[in-house]
Amino acid sequence: MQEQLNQIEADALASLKNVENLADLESLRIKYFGRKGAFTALMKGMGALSQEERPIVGKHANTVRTRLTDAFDRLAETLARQERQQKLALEKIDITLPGRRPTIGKKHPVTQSLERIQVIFRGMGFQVAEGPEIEHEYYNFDALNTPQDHPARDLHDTLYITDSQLLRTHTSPVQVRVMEKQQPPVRIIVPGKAYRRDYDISHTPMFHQVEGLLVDYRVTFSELKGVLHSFARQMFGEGTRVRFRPHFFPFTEPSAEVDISCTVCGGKGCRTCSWTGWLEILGAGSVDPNVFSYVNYDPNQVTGFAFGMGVDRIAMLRFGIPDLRLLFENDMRFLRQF
Ligand code: 2NL
Repeated sequence: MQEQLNQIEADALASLKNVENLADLESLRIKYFGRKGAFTALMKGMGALSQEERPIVGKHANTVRTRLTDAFDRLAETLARQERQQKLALEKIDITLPGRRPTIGKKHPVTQSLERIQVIFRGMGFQVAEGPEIEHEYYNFDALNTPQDHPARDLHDTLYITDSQLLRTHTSPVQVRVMEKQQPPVRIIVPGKAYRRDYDISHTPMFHQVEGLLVDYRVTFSELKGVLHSFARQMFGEGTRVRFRPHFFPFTEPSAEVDISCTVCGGKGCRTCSWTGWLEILGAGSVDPNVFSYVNYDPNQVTGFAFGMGVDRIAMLRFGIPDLRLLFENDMRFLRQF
């Protein structure tokens, strides 16, 4: 039995030399000291020894157990230290590496144009008003003097939600709502989204508009011209020329379409202005007295002017964008350019 003990000790110490990690070491510990281990099995045979032999073998066994346990523990400590160092080496961070630059977002070209337009009109004393995109046909058409049989009311042009509720086709209903609540003077611009059933290179079903309204006692068409002239020069440059062409809108009388000298060729004629030298950017006019009646203003006392412009079109001109639909496809390769 003493020899068997020596053999176990020699085998175990030899095996320890080949252990490379803590998991292997644990397997080895079980091989000798586990419930079915070699050392444990040998100890079970102690009962068969004689009275004289038992203390001697017992003492020897204890010595072997202590020596082996110490050897196991020392190796365990060494392996644990090695494994920790390997882990630290793997997790090492080079804090001298340059950081990753965060990408900075930019405002959408339509937002940039909307903000610029607002700054200009605020500078001329206009206040910004906003209102609902789902409207009653009363505010979108009736109160704006639009006849029952006007083509704009057609299902083919307007997006209806119910018989009488619709997606506003312009931001004018907001101006009607403001006039209902507030007595003159009124001096507002209304930026926002509007909707029409249209889709091609110059029309999208949702588009952005800014409308303006100024109502007071003794306001004339010449003030409209002055305000729009000032706007055009601030928006498109000092040299910009402006011209008014007679037109018709149900809500203004007289009405005009407003052109600016071409921002690309300066008026000589080019592809952008279809060789006319002019670009149409606005509709405008003196508020029709019927509109004042709808909001209980006295048409004999007050006068005013109103105008409307498509912001998406203005953004296209400012940035030289050829197709309106590009503005709403949200292709990052396109948007990053502005
Ligand atoms: C255009 C034309 C226009 C108006 C909008 C308006 C509003 C009220 C009363 C009278 Cl409450 N008029 N708005 C007037 C003339 C033209 O817009 O071409 N927009 C893109």
